[in-house]
Amino acid sequence: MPPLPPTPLIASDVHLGHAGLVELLAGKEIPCFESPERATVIRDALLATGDYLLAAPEDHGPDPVAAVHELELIDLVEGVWADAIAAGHDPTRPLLPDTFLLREYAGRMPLEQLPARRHDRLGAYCFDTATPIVEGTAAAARAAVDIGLTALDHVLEGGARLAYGLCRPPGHHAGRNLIGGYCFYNNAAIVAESMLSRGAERVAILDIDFHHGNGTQQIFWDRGEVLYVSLHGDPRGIYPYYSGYATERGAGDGERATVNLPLRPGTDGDAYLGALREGLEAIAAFDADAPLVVSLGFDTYHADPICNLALRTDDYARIGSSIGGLGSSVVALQEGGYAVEALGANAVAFLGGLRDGLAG
Ligand code: Q9C
Ligand code: ZN
Repeated sequence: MPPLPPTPLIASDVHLGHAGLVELLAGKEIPCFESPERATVIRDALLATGDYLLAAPEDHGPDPVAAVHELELIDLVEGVWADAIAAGHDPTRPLLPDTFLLREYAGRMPLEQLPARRHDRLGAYCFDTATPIVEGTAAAARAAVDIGLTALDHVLEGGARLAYGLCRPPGHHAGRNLIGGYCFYNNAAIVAESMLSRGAERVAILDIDFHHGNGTQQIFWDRGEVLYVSLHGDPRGIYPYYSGYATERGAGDGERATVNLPLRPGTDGDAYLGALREGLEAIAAFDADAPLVVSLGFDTYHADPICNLALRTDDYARIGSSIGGLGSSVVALQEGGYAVEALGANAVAFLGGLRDGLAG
């Protein structure tokens, strides 16, 4: 087979406005792992290979976001910063929720009202303290969605077998009505839903970020037309803690369309590839009629600051090449990965392996 033509790399600088943040980790304010440099180093490393063609995202409007997220959540993301500033919030400080609306808060009481000012109800739509909001957050989140949808266009209409969307902020922790885990809009879910609206009947999402994609799982939990397969750190000790167990398999029409493959601490490349094979078998059996969506995280890397697995840069080439071996075209969307010094090499290895797998 001839070598693949350059792979579209969809990126934008709008994400740079989503920065200057702190997150709360176990009661301590720490600089955000999820930094703008992450995207910059990945972009520069990919472009330096000569195998990628940089393209800007196109505006796909609000409808694809509204097909996945509830309007109140979109309204919150879009307007919470302005409400907070109008109420006197210090514009140099990020917004974090302080009062979470948990199921047990209500008990058997009806909760009929939410406060009018969006920052006062932020805790009704956010599940953690790791997801600070600043002035540029909403624009960055929308740009990340457009990056994903433009990557999809390159595959569906541009004839590419692989397109890579350098999404930032990431998306897979965002649920229908919930932000969290550095995520606001669920880029991968929006791309999958867009495939369905464009005529696909079965779409598969493979999530290889280190964390369980609770948001993606929640969105498609009872829907049989989207298969969600995730490899991730064992939730018994790893964020997001409350989901990602192998016993979670979907419900109703979506029964067996969720496949969770938790990994033990210290999992190395060989063991990872074994679990991946299981995930790829489920994807092959599902027989999607649309490109495979890959939620791509490099936080499985041995030196990642929030990871307990043991993957090396070479392993990403093997992982990419196994995924390419499926024979499906791929829309790969960036999720996590926080070992900034290794992100470029890991992205080059993974996407290079994927290109080889698709070509061979
Ligand atoms: N002790 C993504 O990778 N905090 N999100 C973890 C670890 C939040 C990860 C705390 C991690 C969110 C897209
Ligand atoms: Zn992650």
